[in-house]
Amino acid sequence: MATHIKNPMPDQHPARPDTGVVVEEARPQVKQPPLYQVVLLNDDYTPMEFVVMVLQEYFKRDLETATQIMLKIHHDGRGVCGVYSKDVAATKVELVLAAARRGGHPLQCIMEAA
Ligand code: TYC
Repeated sequence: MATHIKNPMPDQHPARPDTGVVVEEARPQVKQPPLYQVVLLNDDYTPMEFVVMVLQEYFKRDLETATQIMLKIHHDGRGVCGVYSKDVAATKVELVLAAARRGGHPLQCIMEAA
């Protein structure tokens, strides 16, 4: 009976003859989105209390951490407030600058690739 004849190429579908072409699964082309650090710069006029408030309000730091970061900026000239996606970092810079200008302070806030 024909059903007893062994298929010599069991992996080959009868409707898809072997072309010799090997198809490999593409590796997923995914990358982590780039991160940006938001940096505050020192100046001689912005009150320390205002900088601590900014770090608490916009960067969700507790009072002790905010004070440490503020003092670091005061001594070193700059300090990282937090690391975020591009959009979030840009929004924080805008909000901090708007708050500083409303308060009449020259505080500078920038973002840079982390
Ligand atoms: N240097 C300021 C002062 O002595 C305090 C200050 C800290 C200002 C951090 C800006 O990003 C800053 N009043």
